[in-house]
Amino acid sequence: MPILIRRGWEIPEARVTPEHLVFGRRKAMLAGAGLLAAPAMASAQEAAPLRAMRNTRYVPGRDITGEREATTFNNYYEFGSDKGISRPAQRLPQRPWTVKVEGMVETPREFGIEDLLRTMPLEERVYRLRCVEAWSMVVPWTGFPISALLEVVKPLASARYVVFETAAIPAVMPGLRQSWYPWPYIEGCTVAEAANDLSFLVVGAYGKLLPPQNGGPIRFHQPWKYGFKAGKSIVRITLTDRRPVSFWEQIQASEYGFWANVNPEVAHPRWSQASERVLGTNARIPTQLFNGYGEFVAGLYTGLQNERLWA
Ligand SMILES: Nc1nc2c(c(=O)[nH]1)N[C@H]1C(S)=C(S)[C@@H](COP(=O)(O)O)O[C@H]1N2
Ligand SMILES: [Mo]
Repeated sequence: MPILIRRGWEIPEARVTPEHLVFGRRKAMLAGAGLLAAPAMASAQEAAPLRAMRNTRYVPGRDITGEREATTFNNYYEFGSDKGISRPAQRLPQRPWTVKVEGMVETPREFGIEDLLRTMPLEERVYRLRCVEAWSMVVPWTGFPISALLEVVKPLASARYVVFETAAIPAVMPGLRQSWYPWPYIEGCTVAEAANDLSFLVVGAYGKLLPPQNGGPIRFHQPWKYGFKAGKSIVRITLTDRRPVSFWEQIQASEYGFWANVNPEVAHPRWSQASERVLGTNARIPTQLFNGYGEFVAGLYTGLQNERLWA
């Protein structure tokens, strides 16, 4: 997202792993995890298959974005502040990977990613994603509602917020050297928002394991909110009674708030949110209130008129 900050990171040549090693390592990792399909992978972009039944309740109403566009045009500031981070992001180790779920819960637990893949009710959902920068895409994600995970750990009645902490691994993330950013990337929502069926923990895309540049092995997505709410590569989920101050909110609270629900009528301080550019096309289309998911989520916000609900 274009904010005040100059770019200026560059991976020193010596730290870039030669391509064939990256590919080899990734293949070995997946094979070790028992997830590699029989044919050898042609490139790091080709992750192992992960199939699940499509949930037909949520229809995107638009064409699915090409896999190539969705997996090579990314916001992932830990790897750099431009969109072309898909290659360096292949260095993010995907196994072993654990997600701690803790704080105000009856049974805090650490989940291995394989456990989640095996035990959670995986399904495919084709969701729209609207970035606050006014571009959008439509992606077939594979994942499970976060409510299924919360059922296992049982939030206490006193818990009001869910906080997502994402990976911060200096050895592979050159963006972390931009020390003026408040790493790690934190995001959050209310327990009521998390309980909504749309709130989805994503472990795959396009019928394959989620690639690291899109937040593999596990990221969040609430499709009625701006994309920056969707923390990538999650390592910790904390239930708390304190509203978190998210990464972007710490940087520029006037532009990136806690709620960040999509609303075409509320402009970003520096640009209009009335329309969006459809990734992979030249089309510009009108943006919809709650990104078109109002029928499922508008009820969450009755009685909250005093909150800054939009970006
Ligand atoms: N950890 C982390 N998560 C992140 C970001 C980031 O920079 N770091 N960018 C966010 C933004 S601004 C958007 S629009 C989406 C982009 O997801 P995509 O690359 O899969 O399209 O990821 C979000 N999650
Ligand atoms: Mo974004």
